Amino acid sequence: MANKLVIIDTDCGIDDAQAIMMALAAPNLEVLAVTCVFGNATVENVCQNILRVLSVCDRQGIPVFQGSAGPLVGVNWSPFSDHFGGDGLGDVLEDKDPQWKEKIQQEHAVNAMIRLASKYENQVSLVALGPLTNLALAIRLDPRFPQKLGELFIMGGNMEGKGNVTVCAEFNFAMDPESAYVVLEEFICPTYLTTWEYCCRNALTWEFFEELVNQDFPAARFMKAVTSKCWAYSKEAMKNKRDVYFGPGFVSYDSYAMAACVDGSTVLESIECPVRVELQGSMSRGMLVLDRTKSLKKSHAVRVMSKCNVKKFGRLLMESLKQPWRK
Ligand SMILES: [Ca+2]
Repeated sequence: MANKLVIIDTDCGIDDAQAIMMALAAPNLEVLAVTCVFGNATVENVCQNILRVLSVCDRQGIPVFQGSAGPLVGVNWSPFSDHFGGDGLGDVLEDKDPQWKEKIQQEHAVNAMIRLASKYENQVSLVALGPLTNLALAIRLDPRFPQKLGELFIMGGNMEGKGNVTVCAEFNFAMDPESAYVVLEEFICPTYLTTWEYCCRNALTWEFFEELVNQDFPAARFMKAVTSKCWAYSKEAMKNKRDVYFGPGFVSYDSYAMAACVDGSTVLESIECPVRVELQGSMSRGMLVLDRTKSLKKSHAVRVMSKCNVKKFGRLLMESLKQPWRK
């Protein structure tokens, strides 16, 4: 199978780690770079988390770039949620690498994205798993950046106005609404959106989760450790949160966007329509709006995923934790 060249832009929390492992396990993907952004943790923590994930999978050769430390606008933003712990990986890992900075590339993440998209014009799939700050900066530095991309997958936003960080907004978009706005107004490349509700409506069972993390591989043991004390992976803690809308289930958010990149057939149905991000509103700032009646008169439409082949998705997840491979 022809190799798909991929750049992963991430705010490496636990589900990013899972999604990245899926990319590393996919035989048809070649990960050119991992670019880091603030979000689930500080960008410094995100860099360290990525190095750790690559090391668990024995894939340290993939270059890691440090990117934006905060959103485009706003000083009073809440730096990160406690969703995946203060360090983004469940606050259970102790042996920090004092030399981590030396393992991060000197080039800024945004410059690296532009350089790679220019070098491999129209061949790169960009998978964005965190706030979209690096992407928004990339188009300001190089207005042709979106044209140079092959395709763009985004985990972020919502399609039913249900929020997970505010009443109406999803975390990645709420962390930097202006960047999400810029990307969805100006990125004219083929764009696929994995919304919060899409993930929640296509949840796997908690039994599946047990089977997933109890596999006898280093990657599975890592995932078991980082989820062990995390409320987002606790059946009990979710009862008053996500379950209120969607019922119980295990949801690995970012993995749905990565699965769509790895194998388009994991997406059974999607809605093709223009979208816009709400920037105002006391409750709706950061909310994604779907314009299904074309009222906004926009020329560019995106694909908003609506139905997942959960069986196929589950198989990709299961395979992704069977790492590293002995060659
Ligand atoms: Ca993420």
